[in-house]
Amino acid sequence: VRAGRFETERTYIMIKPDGVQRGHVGEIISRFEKKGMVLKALKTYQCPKAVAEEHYKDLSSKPFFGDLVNYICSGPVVAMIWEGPGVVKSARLLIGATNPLESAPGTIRGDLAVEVGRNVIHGSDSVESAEREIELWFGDKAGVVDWTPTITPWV
Ligand code: RTP
Repeated sequence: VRAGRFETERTYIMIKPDGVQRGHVGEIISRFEKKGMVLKALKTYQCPKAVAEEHYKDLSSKPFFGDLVNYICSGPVVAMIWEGPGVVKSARLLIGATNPLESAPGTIRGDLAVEVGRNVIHGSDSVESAEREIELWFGDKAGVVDWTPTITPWV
């Protein structure tokens, strides 16, 4: 059922420091645009340790937690909010499995990564996680624009 154009939701997407430094920002954004998702916010950001620890707090008991936090803080990330129908699940499908050796070719991780500890991109795993992460990374609302594309619906 379409509400206006369609039912919509938001997700938090982050290009991790390896994705930024390897020059994949443009390609990754392009894949989300081509799919039909709408960009609602974007910033480069040098993540403080406390934000990375809060973002990954569910993994705090894992042996790789310290390395993960250091990795996320090792250089700038590109933080984004994308909106669209079913965007949380759809973005996870575009991104591919957590371990790039298991991500299908055609997915971002399947095409661009080989190591689970350097897997290029993050995407929220549920609508609830997305809202929590958007509040964490864009809580000050800086750069967040509520807009609707002025395109004609296809049918
Ligand atoms: P993300 O949150 O980054 O989108 O990743 P995910 O949901 O696909 O995977 P999750 O299990 O939440 O893991 C978060 C991130 O931790 C790193 N990781 N390293 N064995 C390891 O060394 C290991 N396992 C996970 C990855 O960067 C993963 O994306």
